[in-house]
Amino acid sequence: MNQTFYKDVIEGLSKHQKTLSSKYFYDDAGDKIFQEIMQMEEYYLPQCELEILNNQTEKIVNSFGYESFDIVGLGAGDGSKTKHFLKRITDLNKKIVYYPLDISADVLETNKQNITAHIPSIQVYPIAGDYFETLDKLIHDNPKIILFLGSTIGNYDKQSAELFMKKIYDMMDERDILMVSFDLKKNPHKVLAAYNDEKGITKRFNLNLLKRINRELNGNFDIEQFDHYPYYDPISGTTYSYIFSKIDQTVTIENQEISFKANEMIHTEISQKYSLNTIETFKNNIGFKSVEHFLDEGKSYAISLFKK
Ligand code: AVI
Repeated sequence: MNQTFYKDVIEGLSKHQKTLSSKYFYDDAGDKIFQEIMQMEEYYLPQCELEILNNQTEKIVNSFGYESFDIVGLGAGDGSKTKHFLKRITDLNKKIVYYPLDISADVLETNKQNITAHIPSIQVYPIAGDYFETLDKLIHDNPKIILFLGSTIGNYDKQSAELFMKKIYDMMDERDILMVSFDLKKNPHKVLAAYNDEKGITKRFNLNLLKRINRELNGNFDIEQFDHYPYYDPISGTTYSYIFSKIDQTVTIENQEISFKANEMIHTEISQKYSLNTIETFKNNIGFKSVEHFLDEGKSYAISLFKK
């Protein structure tokens, strides 16, 4: 049994406000459901990101200002989201070496195959492990472009997002550039729909967390007795996802009993939406020299380049 997962689950469910970390969404089943989310009509985020990367590659690369550079992909996954961008960069005759970083060595193997099938001439050096330990070990002659895409920063609260970026800042030399994607504040109905789709795919994604506890931690959650509840606060720009218990019930996880009252909430995830102003505040607080934003046509999403 994964003891860290067990400890986190028991601790989280023993709090006054019950909580489970969204980092545990992504087991094999969760990864598959997330792929379905990425294809959903309501989930606009991947299309916006792709639109910017595809239509503005030249502008972005000109802003880098280098002929030859290394691209470091944090949480690179299977590479399907970055391969077109990398191809366009090589088509502009830039010399790049790609370092995909991810926790999972398996996914990095797929990443390398995906990228080299698409761009045979590229050098790819996957590195599995913790981002910061890996970033610290990378010694470069070339400037680094550090990518943190997929709006993953949105799953941190604002304070943790700034701390995360500050840690990266501390590891950058003055030639390096940090490139982060942020989902922007927009029509609140549109945001909420992205996390509350008609077909219930996001509900399945959220409830998979309980199924995972059943599978891996010997739990006995009756999934039918729980439901998914997201809500969006357009003032703070935060989407909150919850699971709630439909009835009074007691669940056993390994040897621990956890009781739920009817309608008791378990907080599972935040997905933060940003204003350009807040992104500028990050730049100032952290100490970056400049930030430049690349937006989609609908001004729904930003890819921001931070220079030291
Ligand atoms: C991975 N992350 C950016 C997604 C998001 O939009 O917060 C995860 C997700 N949760 C529900 N739908 C998608």
